[in-house]
Amino acid sequence: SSVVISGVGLWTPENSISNEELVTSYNAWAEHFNQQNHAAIEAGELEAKPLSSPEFIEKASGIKNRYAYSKEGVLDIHRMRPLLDIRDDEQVSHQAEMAIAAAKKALSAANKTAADIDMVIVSCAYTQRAYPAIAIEVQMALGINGFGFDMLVACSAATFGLERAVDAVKCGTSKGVLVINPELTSPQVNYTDRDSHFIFGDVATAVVVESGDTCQSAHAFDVLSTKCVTSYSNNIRSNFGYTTRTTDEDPYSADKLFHQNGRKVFKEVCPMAAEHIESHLRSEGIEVADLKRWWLHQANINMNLLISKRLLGRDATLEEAPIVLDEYANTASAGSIIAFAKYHEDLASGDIGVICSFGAGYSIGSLILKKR
Ligand code: CO8
Repeated sequence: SSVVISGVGLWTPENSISNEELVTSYNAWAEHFNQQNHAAIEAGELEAKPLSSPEFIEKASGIKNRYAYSKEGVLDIHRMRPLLDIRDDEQVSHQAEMAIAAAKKALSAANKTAADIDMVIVSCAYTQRAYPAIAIEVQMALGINGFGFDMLVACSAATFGLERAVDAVKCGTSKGVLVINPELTSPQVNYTDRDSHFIFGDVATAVVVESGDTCQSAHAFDVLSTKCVTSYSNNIRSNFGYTTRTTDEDPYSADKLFHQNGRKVFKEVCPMAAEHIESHLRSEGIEVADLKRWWLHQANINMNLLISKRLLGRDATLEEAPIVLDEYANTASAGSIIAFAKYHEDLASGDIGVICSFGAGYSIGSLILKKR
């Protein structure tokens, strides 16, 4: 029997930050820095911090806005990082809270309850602790029997997690799986780095995977095939980790946060993603022209246009390859799932679409879906 995606949930934080708000605060920080370090800059010992602009951000990335789990602190030029409340061990953790909210929406979209699920995968770019797994905390909060675990695959965490879920249902070890992506990216954003301060937003997505035999959803998709690939690259990197304290380094230094060689990533990942999608479709005997929808990773609008153009020979329309990064920015692994959540109900039975992620690792993951 087939394996289906029967429900998807999207949880969006209440707070948002526009390009204008973000740039105003970054520029005030940069000017303050330059004033404070005036003498060293004049003496050529230190480089002045350059200014950012909303026009550059929108043109270079397509991003106009991002959501923030905690806005407080990000815009404070004497802080430049989110301010989260401290929670004791008995309280629900921040990332579990986001995950639970998205999971409840996915369960309801799939017409399912906790009793229908026996495996919980929390898959994202970072987890706020190593153990107990966020997935096990979510499992307990939702009252799910079975097991849960966390996995990290940066931007491809959602698609790689979905492949694990599809395999588990296919081989009969699980009857229903929740794959949840609580992307709390803001703690790892360097808001003092002009080149990357605008890129990321916070969000949580969740997907229910089950057998076609048990599916009770009006908007389910058969998973025709999945394909994951990785290829090592240092062009997107974060060096923060549990060994950081042993080296006595500054835990806040720029290399401990998200940093990238954006132009190289753009150049290397676009052809990789295009070839990946094409070969995945070909292996299933599907033509590019047969695709009704491309739920692509949301890192940069120009990347998505380039990838679809390579395959289609023209720009994809917004209906074919919807963009959500204008509103959500890059949300690591959740981007393609947000696009799927917002743009799947209009497809007709038999329509084919592809979810595809690409990013740090490098990692690329795709699922070919057919509307039931
Ligand atoms: N304001 C004004 N000017 C700017 C700004 C700014 N904010 N930033 C850069 N500039 C300037 C540059 O200094 C440069 O000036 P010059 O030409 O004089 O050197 C000029 O504008 C052009 O800069 P770039 O060449 O850097 O600009 P690009 O057009 O290449 O755009 C992008 C930069 C948007 C970063 C683009 O290269 C891009 O999107 N690349 C793809 C990156 C990508 O997809 N990365 C994926 C990262 S996400 C991921 O893998 C998941 C990681 C895990 C999650 C992490 C969560 C924190």
